Amino acid sequence: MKHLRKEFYKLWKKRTFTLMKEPEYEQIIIGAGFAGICMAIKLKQAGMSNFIILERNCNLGGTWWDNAYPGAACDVESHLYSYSFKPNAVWSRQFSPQGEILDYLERCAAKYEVEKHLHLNCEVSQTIFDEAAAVWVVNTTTGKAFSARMIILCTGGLSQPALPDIKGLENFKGEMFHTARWDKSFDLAGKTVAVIGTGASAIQIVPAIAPVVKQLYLFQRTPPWIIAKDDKLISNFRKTLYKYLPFTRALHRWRLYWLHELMAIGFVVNVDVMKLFGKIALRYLKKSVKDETLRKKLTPNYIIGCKRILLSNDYYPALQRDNVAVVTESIETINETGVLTNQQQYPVDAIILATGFKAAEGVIPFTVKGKNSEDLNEAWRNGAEAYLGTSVSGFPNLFLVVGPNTGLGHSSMILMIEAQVHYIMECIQFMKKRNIKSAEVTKATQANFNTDLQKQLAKTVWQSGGCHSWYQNKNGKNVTLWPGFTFTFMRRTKRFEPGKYELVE
Ligand code: N01
Repeated sequence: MKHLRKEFYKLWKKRTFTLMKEPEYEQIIIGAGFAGICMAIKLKQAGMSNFIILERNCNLGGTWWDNAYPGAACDVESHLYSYSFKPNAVWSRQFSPQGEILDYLERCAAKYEVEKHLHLNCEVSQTIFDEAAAVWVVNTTTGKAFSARMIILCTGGLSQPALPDIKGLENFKGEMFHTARWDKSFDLAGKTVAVIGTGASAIQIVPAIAPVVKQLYLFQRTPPWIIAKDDKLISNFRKTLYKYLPFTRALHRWRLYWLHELMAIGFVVNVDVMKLFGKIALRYLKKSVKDETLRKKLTPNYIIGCKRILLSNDYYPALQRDNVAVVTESIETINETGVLTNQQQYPVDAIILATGFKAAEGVIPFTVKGKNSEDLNEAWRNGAEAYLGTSVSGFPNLFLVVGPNTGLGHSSMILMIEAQVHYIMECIQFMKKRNIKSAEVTKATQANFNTDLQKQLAKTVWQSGGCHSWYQNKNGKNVTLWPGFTFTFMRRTKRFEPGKYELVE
């Protein structure tokens, strides 16, 4: 008996067991990026404050905290890439840099007093649903455990760095880091550097570091499509106008919104429209790169839009510097001193892995066990699926923001985040009003939704454009993007539909 009491006391101290009937919190939000902070603000605005946010980093910000590499900036205009309910009249540029976006998010969190709900340096290791109690228990690597009626996963689609499947990575004796884990203590000045990858991260980093390094080798496997970026400082006059006559800022946002929505026509309605963008990009390449050999290397052989279209004014000029070389030979291995291709060895002091993120496989970076101990990542082994990217059958009271097929190729993710948060709030309000303990989307609803979704996706440039991208999993299934306009998604997430859920009182 004494022994049992001791064991119980030990467990109680750790609180990793799942016997509790009433949870400590109503909601646990996991992740404090744009999605998590938006969720927290909306809960507070609705007068609900019995929630916490668990964040693995030592600061909020999510992707805008992680991606602090030189040159980091948003590729969607800031007046659209910001919360609709918290406009910022004083964005410095059309496309603001990382620091300014992080600062904006911190100000939003402070304004709505979200910080006091934040548990920083608190990485989730597993979450388990106790079906009898309809409670989620969340364990963390700090040893602390929490419980809540509902968990909301705001862990983001682009939060887990993908290391390249190149042999010998571990043998390199120099400095090596991923773009989302930038080592600020390492001084690149005067060094010979390899950058592997030519996606959205690389095209910002290369122009930023090329002037300081001695030599830069850019290892390109597939050339990206690039269009000039209409980026400029926003004048003080415009900032004043936006501040004192808010409808002018709203009008500007409205204009940006509809310009981006128009682009969706090419991505998801009629792929032929993309030819126009292709012509614009080719003309820009021709104007920017005079050397024919280099131009040939930089010319993509798939339809524009199939991979993310990149915006840059300084990438092509950077590639033409004397100390920059674009290497298209295939990488055989990485060894102690550098990169060995099928043609030669490139000795380097540092290797920057601009190789993207695990966006389509094993997306949730911890164990999630739902009803009957079903594992979420296991359930998603053939491709992640949810209903409206938000609810998953078998996982009651679990919601996702930026879940499967909610990404965009044409506009601001904040629009999708707000729509999903709105939907979750509708559900929470409904459950509260009807005294409902758990809500789980039905299998049939989820299956029908995904059958339709994949039919739509088959018509898009992402599936028919002749490329493989991070939008797809290893089987080529697109599990990341929404194949439509954002207003369609907003319409579908406007009301919680109880008929599509199994509800337990
Ligand atoms: O990653 P990516 P990213 N050997 O996956 C190459 C957002 N974002 O971090 O195309 C050699 O696009 C790979 O080659 P390939 C944005 O949504 C936004 O740049 O597969 N190369 C590719 O070139 C973006 O789309 C912003 O043939 C290898 C590169 O690595 C997303 O994040 C800024 C390789 C990966 O490109 C991801 O962008 C930054 C290998 N073994 C990011 N493995 C802005 O808002 C991979 N590659 C501006």
